[in-house]
Amino acid sequence: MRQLLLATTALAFAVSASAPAFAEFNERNIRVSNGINADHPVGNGINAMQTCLDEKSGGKLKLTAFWGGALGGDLQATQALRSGVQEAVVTSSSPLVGIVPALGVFDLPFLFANSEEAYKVLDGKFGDMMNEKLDAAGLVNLAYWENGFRNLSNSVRPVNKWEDLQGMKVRVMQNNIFLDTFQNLGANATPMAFGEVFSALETKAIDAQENPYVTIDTSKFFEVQKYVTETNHAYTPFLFLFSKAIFNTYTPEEQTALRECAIVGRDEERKVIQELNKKSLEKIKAEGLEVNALSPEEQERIREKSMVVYEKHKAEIGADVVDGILAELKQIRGK
Ligand code: TK8
Repeated sequence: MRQLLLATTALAFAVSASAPAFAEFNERNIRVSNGINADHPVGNGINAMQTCLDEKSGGKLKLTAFWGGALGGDLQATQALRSGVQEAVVTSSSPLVGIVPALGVFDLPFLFANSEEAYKVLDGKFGDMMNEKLDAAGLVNLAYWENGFRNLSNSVRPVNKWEDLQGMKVRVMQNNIFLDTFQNLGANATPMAFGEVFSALETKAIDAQENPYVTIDTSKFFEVQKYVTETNHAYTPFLFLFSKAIFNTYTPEEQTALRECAIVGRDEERKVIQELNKKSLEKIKAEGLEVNALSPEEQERIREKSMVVYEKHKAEIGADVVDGILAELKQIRGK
């Protein structure tokens, strides 16, 4: 009898100690908008992030993803975060330079040589410094996800040297550094929101655009383009931004879970991108597009010609920011 009583008391204690379950967590519906489509690796990242959040919050923190710009483009969605009417967005940093000019550092042509060095810079002190600037603008960057190295596609002719860009109507992001980079190479560059690109290519309002292979694949640009040139002219990060106004109303446990799980999602997204990049390139070729890589000499010519863009935009980005990233890259490269 005594044994039974003890066991019952222990059980009752165990139940009361763990109840109410996940008390530090509230039911939250977190809307995450995306310009890209659900089959982009960001989709894998969001699924991994959700699994992590389910474990930490007992299913209370729920992400609802919106794709293909359904909640508005990068800039529009980011402004909705700043005014506290939307929770989250996965956006390129490039269209946000009007909000945080220092972000323009990532748009400088040929800045990163490979993804490993991009990860080191973004996931380290430099990335943290940029996060503070975003925070001051009402945006909590949970983690740097990957958009990736950008390549040029067009419907006019193969591009083997920068002179082939002469007069080509190239869509660029809403970003002056990209605009100048392409104008400096002789292209007729036009800033445009991502959501308008497919139809502008289809109607030939523009000839060309530049994005990573996975985007040319998942946003179906291959249907309206003929040539692809591997230029790797820029590596643009994705930011997983949260509305600071909304984040501040969350419990510390909820905030920690979101930060930790955004990193779990980031790692999955980067892994899937690396795999899909190769498959996307194969698919683009199989769809009949002509793909070429720039020769190392031509790559070097374009890089040298593009260096004026660094000088032109240094003051507006912040000389300390530009010098800071170049010094960090030098250290990473060991030379
Ligand atoms: C998606 C965009 C896109 C970007 C662009 O919303 O605009 O070209 O590379 O992927 O962020």
